[in-house]
Amino acid sequence: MNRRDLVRLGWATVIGAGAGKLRPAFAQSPALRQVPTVEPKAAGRAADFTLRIAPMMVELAPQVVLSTIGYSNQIPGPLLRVREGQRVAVEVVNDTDVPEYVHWHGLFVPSDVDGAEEEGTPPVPPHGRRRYQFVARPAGSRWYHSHTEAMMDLHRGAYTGQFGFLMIDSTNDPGLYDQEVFLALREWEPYLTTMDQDEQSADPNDPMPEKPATPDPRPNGLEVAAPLYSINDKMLGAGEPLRVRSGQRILIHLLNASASQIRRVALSGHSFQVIALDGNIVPTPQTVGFIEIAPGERVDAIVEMNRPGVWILGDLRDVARRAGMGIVVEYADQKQPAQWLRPQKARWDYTIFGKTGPHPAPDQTIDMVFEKVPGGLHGINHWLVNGKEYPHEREFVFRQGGRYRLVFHNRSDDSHPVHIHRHLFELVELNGKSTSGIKKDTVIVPAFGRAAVDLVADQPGLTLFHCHIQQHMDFGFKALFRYA
Ligand SMILES: [Cu+2]
Repeated sequence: MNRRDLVRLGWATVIGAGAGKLRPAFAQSPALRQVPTVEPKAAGRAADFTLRIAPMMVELAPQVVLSTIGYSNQIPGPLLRVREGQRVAVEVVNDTDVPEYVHWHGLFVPSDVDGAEEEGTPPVPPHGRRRYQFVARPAGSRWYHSHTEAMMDLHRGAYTGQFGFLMIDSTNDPGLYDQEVFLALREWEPYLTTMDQDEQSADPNDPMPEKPATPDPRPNGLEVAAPLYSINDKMLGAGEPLRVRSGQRILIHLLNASASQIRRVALSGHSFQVIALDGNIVPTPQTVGFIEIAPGERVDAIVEMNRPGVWILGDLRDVARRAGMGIVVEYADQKQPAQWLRPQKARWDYTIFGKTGPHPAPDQTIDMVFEKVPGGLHGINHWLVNGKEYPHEREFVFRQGGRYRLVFHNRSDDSHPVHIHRHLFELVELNGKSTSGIKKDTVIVPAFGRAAVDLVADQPGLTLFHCHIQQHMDFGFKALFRYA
């Protein structure tokens, strides 16, 4: 399959899906060619980075050009790279008509800097600016993104191009790789449909401890789907290939910057040695044939380049690769068409990266039950945490220094990547399997599944918890933890 075929198939998928709302391709307007520079504020020290939130065009492929909102006219936004412990000042300029929030995902930062309206962070006002200042920690692959509520507006928040990598380098990185690449998975031109998004449905082999005895007879409501996919800003085959040499070790920083979709990706003929989940080194690195990654999650993996050729790194589903979800990996002096090889069937299981070992007894166990209220034919699904849509009334309270076990009961037929702000949690159990040592900020609770995590309450301040699927978060699936 050549580059042109891939692009054409991408279009065929779009037309087949009946989205029919793509804008025609056109030349970049002169205004977009020059990226205006922003001077730091006169008072105080200069900002380390400036991000300008503004409308922009993104060329996913020749003749596939979309308009979106991005950071500094780049998708992903500029790579922000800092040292652990560094004081960082990021000046954010908002050239749009609406308030925005920039969330520093996976960092230990105070509530007023975290970029969440629910925690009381002030917005970046429309046509205004705001400086975010924080100490960069903990080390690892972090990211930043819009945390604005979108509700029914599929051109706001996580549906836009407002996302970027934030790398916090550890002082003791052994650097056992020859090349480092940053790959963000994205979907574009979202629309609403009642068609089930099969990549999120239950694996029939899962134990499903939370499955009710009788299925919910109510018809499902609208969910967000999308006809176009990309890695960074390019559909499969449209951008420059990832160029490698035989014998190299490539460190891949994978980020799922999607607003809605869990993905499974593989690199044809190669395997991934997973070394970190959500930027945190795992106790037991393991070699796997594919990576499952949910919105909000990051996976760091090393690939040994030991099979010369031209290969596709892409989604396991043919339909997703045809719609753009992939990138060509090209060895030096290899020019043949890119090949796709499906990895051997296996399951993604966080617990293989953990270790065995006891956990200190928690001071308190907090059960959180997630349920769907199906919206029916023309409605949006709503989401309940312990029987209520957000907001709750002081139901979730931490005492500073306390050790908590959060037990997530997913009584819905979707998998949910649940995220906690400003803290990390340690996975202790997934569908009855125990594990230890896996530190995450986002964890997929499988459909009808159960997960338990431990957390030490050592970051005083309001703390937002939510499903990282934008529509679920906007329609009830969030909760606020307060410190007593
Ligand atoms: Cu969800």
